[in-house]
Amino acid sequence: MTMLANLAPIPELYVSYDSAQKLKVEAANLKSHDLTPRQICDLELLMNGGFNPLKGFLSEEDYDNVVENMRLADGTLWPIPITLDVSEEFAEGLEIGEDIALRDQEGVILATMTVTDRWTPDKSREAEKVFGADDVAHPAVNYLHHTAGKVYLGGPVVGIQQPIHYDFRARRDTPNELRAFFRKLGWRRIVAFQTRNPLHRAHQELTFRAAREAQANLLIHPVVGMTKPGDVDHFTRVRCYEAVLDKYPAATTTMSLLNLAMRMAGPREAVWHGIIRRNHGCTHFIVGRDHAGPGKNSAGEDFYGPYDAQDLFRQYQDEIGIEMVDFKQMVYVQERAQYEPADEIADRENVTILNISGTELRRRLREGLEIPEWFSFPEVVEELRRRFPPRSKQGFTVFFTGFSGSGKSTIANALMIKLMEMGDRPVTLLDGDIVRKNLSSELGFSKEHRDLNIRRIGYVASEITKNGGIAICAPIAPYAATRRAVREEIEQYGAFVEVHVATSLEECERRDRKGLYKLAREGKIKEFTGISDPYDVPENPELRVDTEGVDVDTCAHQVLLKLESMGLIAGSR
Ligand code: PPS
Repeated sequence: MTMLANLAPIPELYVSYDSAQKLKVEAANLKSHDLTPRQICDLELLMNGGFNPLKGFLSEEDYDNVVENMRLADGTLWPIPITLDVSEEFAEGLEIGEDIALRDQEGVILATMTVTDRWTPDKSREAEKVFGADDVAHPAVNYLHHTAGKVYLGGPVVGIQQPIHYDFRARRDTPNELRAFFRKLGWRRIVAFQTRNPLHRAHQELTFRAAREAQANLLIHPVVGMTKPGDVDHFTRVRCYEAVLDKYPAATTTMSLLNLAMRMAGPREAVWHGIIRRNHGCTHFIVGRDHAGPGKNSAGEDFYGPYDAQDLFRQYQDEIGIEMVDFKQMVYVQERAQYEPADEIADRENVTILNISGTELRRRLREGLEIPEWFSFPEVVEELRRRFPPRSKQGFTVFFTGFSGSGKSTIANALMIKLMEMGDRPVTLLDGDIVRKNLSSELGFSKEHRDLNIRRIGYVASEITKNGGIAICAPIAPYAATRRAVREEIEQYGAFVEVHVATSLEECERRDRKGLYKLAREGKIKEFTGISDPYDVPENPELRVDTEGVDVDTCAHQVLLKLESMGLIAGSR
C-alpha cells in the first residue's frame, strides 16, 4: 500500500547528529545573534518542517511578495512574514554571505544561517498589508513597532538542535512525529483544532461535530508558544486540556502541543494555521468564528469581520492542501440542554440561548462567582480557579504618591498594621526612605535616577503581587509616565491601587517635618520636588486622600474601605 501523501515524512532543516556536533564547534567562532522568544518559536517550526516549504528566514524578495501578495517570490502561497529582526548595530557589522550562529537565551547554538539579505523594512506597510491596519492596538503591530529590531536578515538555516523545552515534553510533537503517529494508528483523515484558550463545553461540541462531519480523527492542537497578551498562560491551559482529555474517546482523539508564536492576524493567520496543520499531517482544519482575532482596534471596532478568516481560507483551501471545516459560533440552547451552531437554530424566537463571553468568565473568576456546568467542566473550572483566585485571595499593590512630608509613610505604616491585624496575606512596606537605604542607595534625585528608583520598587512590588502578597509602596513618584509603567507591570498579576496623598505643598512646607523644605528654599538641596523639581498630580488615582485636618487613622481607614469596595479584602472588621 502506498503511503498517503499527508503522512509521508516531510523535509526538516536539521543536519545529522554527527554533522551537528561538528557544526556546533565551528559555529562557536561565528558572530551570533541571541534569538528572542518569538524567533525561537519561528526557528523551531522552520527547522522541524512546520513551516515547510520555507528553508530559512525570508529573503527581501520573498518578504516583499508575502507582504503584498501572500506569496513567496516563486509564487507559493505563504501569508505571514517569517523574518529575523535584529538591531542596526548587529546588522551593520555583517557581510552578505556571512554565516551567523543563532543562539537561544542561554547561549545554546540552535542553528546557523547564511545571511543572503539585509534590509530595513517599511514596518507601516507591513502592518497595513499583513494585519490590515497600522494600529498598535493590534498586538502584532505593537510588537512590530516596539519590540522587533529595525533591520531584517534573511537566509537559509541549517538546524543543529531543537529548542529545549522542560515542560510537557511528552505532549510536544514535530510534524514528522505526528505523521508517524498517525501512520502507526492507521489514521487517514485527521481534523485539527487550533486553540489558545481552555476547552469548555462549546469547544468540545464543536470538535465532536467537526470530526463527525469530516469523518475524521481529531487532533487537539493547542498553541503553547506565544498567544495574545493577556491570555491564560499555557501551563494552566495544558493542565485544563489534560483534565478534559478523557471526555474524548481515546481511540479517535489525540492532543499535541504546538510551539507556534501566533500573530493574531485573523484571515491571513487562518491560512497560515492551515498550512502548518497540513505540514503536521492533517487533512482537515477547523475554522470558527473570529479565528485568531486580535480584539478591538484603537477606535473600539473589530479589526476583522467575524467570518473573514473563513472566507479567505475557502478561497485558498485547494492551494493550502487541507480542507476547512467551518463553524458558526456555538451557543447553548437551554430548553434542549445542548450546544448548537447559532445559525442552525430555526426556532430561536422560542428558545433561551445562553452564552458566557471571555470577559464575563474572567469577571466571574475574579469575583469568585458561579460558573455553570452547562458552560464548562468542573475540572477545568477548578484549574482556572486555582490559577485565578478571587481578588480577595490575590496579591495586590497599594501605591502611595505625594510630596515629601505629605504623610505617605505614616498612612502606609498604619495601613500595614491594619492589614497585618487581618493576617490573611503577607504584607511588605516599600517606603521611600527604606527603599533608598536598601535598594537604591547609589541613586540621587535626577529624573533618570527617580525613574530607576520607582521601577525598582515596581519590580519588587510586582513580584510580591505575583506571589500573593500585599505590597505597600510610598515613594514620591513624581512622574505620571513612570507610575503608569509600574501600574502596567503590576496589573499583570493583581490589582494596583494608586493613592494620591493630596496634602498641598504649602501644608507640607509648613509642617517641614525633616527640615528639608527650608534647605530646599535656601538652595542647599537641589531638585527638590515641589520647590525646584516637578510633580505630576495623578489624574485618576483609585483614591485621593486629604490629610489636612484628618487624622492618620481615618486616612488609613479610607484606604481599607477602598480595598474592600474593590473586592481585595473580604468582609470588614
Ligand atoms: S522619588 O522621587 O520617588 O524617587 O523619591 P523617594 O525615593 O520617595 O525619596 C523621597 C525622600 O527623599 C528625601 N529627599 C528628597 N525628596 C525629594 N526631592 C529631593 N531632591 C530630595 N532629597 C532628599 C525626602 O525626605 C523624601 O522623603 P519622604 O518620605 O517623601 O518625605
